Amino acid sequence: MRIESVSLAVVHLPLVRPFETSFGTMSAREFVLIAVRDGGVTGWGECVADTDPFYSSETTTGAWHVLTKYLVPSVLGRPMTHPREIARLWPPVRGHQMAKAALEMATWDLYARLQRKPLCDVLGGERRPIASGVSIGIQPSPEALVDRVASELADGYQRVKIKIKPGWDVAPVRAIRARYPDLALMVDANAAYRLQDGPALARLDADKLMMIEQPLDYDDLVQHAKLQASLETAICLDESITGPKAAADALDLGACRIINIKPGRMGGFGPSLDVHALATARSVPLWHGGMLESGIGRAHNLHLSTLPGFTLPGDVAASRRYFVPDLIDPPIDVRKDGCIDVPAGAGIGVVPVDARLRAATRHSERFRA
Ligand code: OSB
Ligand code: MG
Repeated sequence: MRIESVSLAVVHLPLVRPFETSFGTMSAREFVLIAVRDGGVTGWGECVADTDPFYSSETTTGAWHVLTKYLVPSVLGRPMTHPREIARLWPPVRGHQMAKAALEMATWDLYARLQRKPLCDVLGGERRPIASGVSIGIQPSPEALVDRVASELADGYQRVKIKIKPGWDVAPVRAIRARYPDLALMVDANAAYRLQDGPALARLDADKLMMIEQPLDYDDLVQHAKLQASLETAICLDESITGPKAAADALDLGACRIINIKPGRMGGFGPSLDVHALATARSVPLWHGGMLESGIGRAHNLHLSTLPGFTLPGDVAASRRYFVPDLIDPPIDVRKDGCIDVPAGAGIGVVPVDARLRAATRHSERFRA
């Protein structure tokens, strides 16, 4: 395999509805889409960095800079036998996992397509329906939230995650529990609490949540360990798990009992496979997170979710919850049983619709070996 050209585009897609978290409200996604080519074959990748550096320090503009100045030139024209080798070609760029992941994951798609195999095969997974959950943003009232939960459950989803922040935690959880006592329910704070909020979070122990996701700051591993020791509810880390080293540290410290894998946050599929191996060896449950991806990133996520360590429902839901139309056609849909079928065919199994991609593109550039 030899990457002969790389095309980058900044793509703008409005969200079907705004998504509010403890760090702000998103009403559109503007991301870098990557196409890598070898001969007549194209691999696709989607960068999960957002326009604002709120979920993580990375941004769309920053990813464009790092990709065009450092990462793309380092891989163009370099022979490779496997996408795992791409990490060895990177110049010494610290961080920028999302920029690295987008190019790395496009290369995995290209590799799988060149082998005429589905991506899940080359990742070491086995095609199976993927159990799907939804992530529901902060709502204007507990009543509005319960209505949203009802409509998501009518679509079949197997678990519900709600976003929380100080002042929007116990009341919305109790409102859902009053109507759905047995629902598989969890909360995600996106780092909105401090260790001294422990007693407030311990009130949620009564609500039998599957987990509390990322209650404290991204670099608070030691504080998470202290908090976990004081809670019955399992802590799941998202923002903190920037790669295999952070995952090993978090597990050694007892900072979490569950890990959310997002390949974009960790630098791609290579580091994700390493975290998957580490977590399964230690019997730590995993699930696949989401970053409001278009159908391209969503398809990548579904293929990775086929690995055996992903034992809990993921944040990988139907396209129509995010974008209508999606960049891909047909869009990704959820079955009545709350599972999603992994797209068939070589690589990720989907490609952008030309006209939609052109209409959504704000800026693009092509680089050749
Ligand atoms: O914390 O998991 C998160 C979306 C954007 C940034 C961070 C997160 C999320 C979600 C939505 O929770 C997951 C999805 O539906 O794609
Ligand atoms: Mg999260």
